[in-house]
Amino acid sequence: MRRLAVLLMMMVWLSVPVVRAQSPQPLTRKQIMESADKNRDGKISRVEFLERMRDAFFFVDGNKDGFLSLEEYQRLPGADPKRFARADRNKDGKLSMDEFLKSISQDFDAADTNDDGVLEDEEVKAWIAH
Ligand SMILES: [Ca+2]
Ligand SMILES: [Ca+2]
Ligand SMILES: [Ca+2]
Repeated sequence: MRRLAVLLMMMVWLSVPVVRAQSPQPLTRKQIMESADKNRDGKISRVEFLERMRDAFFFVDGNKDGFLSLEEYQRLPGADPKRFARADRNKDGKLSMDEFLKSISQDFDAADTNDDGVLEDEEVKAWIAH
């Protein structure tokens, strides 16, 4: 249940250059919301979420071949080899953008408990609390 919190930390990590240089700090819910919520409506939409994750993909794809190797994947804070294996659907040992975003999308769905396609403050809070 901590998976989404890790993903949200990842989003903040990518959006705040200062944080990238330091060891990861515990983030407040407010910081997470402010980082991901680009249009400032107080919610994180699926589009905002996946756009952030697409940035993350390009950022860690060091050799720019359009795939994440396990080594590249592990540059993401909180990356878990088991997660990588689950996301790698065709078992070729690397993640395509499609595999990556599908896996991320499932996390979004799990966090969106009222199924309205956006993460509200309360839903983010519930996930981080786990
Ligand atoms: Ca790569
Ligand atoms: Ca694959
Ligand atoms: Ca929701």
